[in-house]
Amino acid sequence: MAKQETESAAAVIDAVCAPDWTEILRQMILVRRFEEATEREFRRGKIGGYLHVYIGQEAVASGIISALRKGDILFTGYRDHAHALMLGSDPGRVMAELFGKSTGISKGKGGSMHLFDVEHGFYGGYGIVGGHLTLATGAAYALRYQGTDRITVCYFGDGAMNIGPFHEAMNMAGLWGHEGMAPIIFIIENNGYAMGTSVERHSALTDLAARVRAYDIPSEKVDGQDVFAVRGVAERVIRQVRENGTPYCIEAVTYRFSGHGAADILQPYRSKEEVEQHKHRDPIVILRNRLSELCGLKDDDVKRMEDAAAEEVARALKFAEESPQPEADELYRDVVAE
Ligand SMILES: Cc1ncc(C[n+]2csc(CCOP(=O)(O)OP(=O)(O)O)c2C)c(N)n1
Ligand SMILES: [Mg+2]
Repeated sequence: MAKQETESAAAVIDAVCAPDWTEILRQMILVRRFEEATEREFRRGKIGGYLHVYIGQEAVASGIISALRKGDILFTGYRDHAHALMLGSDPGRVMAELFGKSTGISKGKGGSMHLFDVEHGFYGGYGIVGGHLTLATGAAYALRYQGTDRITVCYFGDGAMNIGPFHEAMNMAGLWGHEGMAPIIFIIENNGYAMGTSVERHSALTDLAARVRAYDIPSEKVDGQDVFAVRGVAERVIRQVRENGTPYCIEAVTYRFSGHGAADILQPYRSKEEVEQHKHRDPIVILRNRLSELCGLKDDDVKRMEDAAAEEVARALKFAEESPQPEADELYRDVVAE
């Protein structure tokens, strides 16, 4: 092979291996093991209320979040554990929140759907489907109004696109974008279902990325199982939104491997075969294989990450278990703004 060709192949590999992919893999493994533990703890009665896990969708969070800067802020719905952990929230405090303990990230009063950690740029965690879209759009405006170049990222599901606030938020973001006052990236986590209703049954137009263009917001689709693809789009789009203050929408096509929530046991709306087929495109396996092929990742390296994740989850569980319940008078604190 000509020397030039060898050098350009090496350059491609360097470019592919340049971001800290092992750190991204480590995080994705931690989040997966953390959420598997939460499913077990829910069944043991340790976690009350609702529990929606992100298993299968991890690349959609990590591909974007790993490309953000400190100071950027993020909003999402109730399927929020991965986003909090990847932004840097302490696993022990997140687990304590799910256990309803006073050491929890929302003092044990929010639970799984209402994680909140402003220090790490995490502005929640919302149980009202689509309700946070208007908050995120206003926050993006505020960041520009204050003269910063910080941006907002707003995640939501395919189902959230059928609710009124979605249209209100898109219209305002489109309008404010004309003046460079809407530095926001909307991420549609299109996992194919809103609870038990498939996209084909809930959306008149199934090309979800196309819908936002009606509000003058440019958009594109990405393979949400491939963190390389998500990260690639993220880097370009983040740069553009930060620079211009204009909104952008990314539809990440993904799939949830677990039920809608912990109570969705029978899943009559989809077949076991369909789920098994999608598991062949596990985002963690895709990333691991790519790193072994191109960047020299060894089985031993993965084993070390798995062991470290198991230890971290065990520590988080112990912390949650041993933490105290909130005091009774906490019931009325942080409820109404003073
Ligand atoms: C305003 C409102 N309506 C209905 C619900 C009940 N609900 C909870 S989750 C959900 C489906 C949302 O699906 P999607 O946006 O695709 O998110 P996913 O669960 O797939 O991540 C619905 C209808 C709710 N929480 N809020
Ligand atoms: Mg969905």
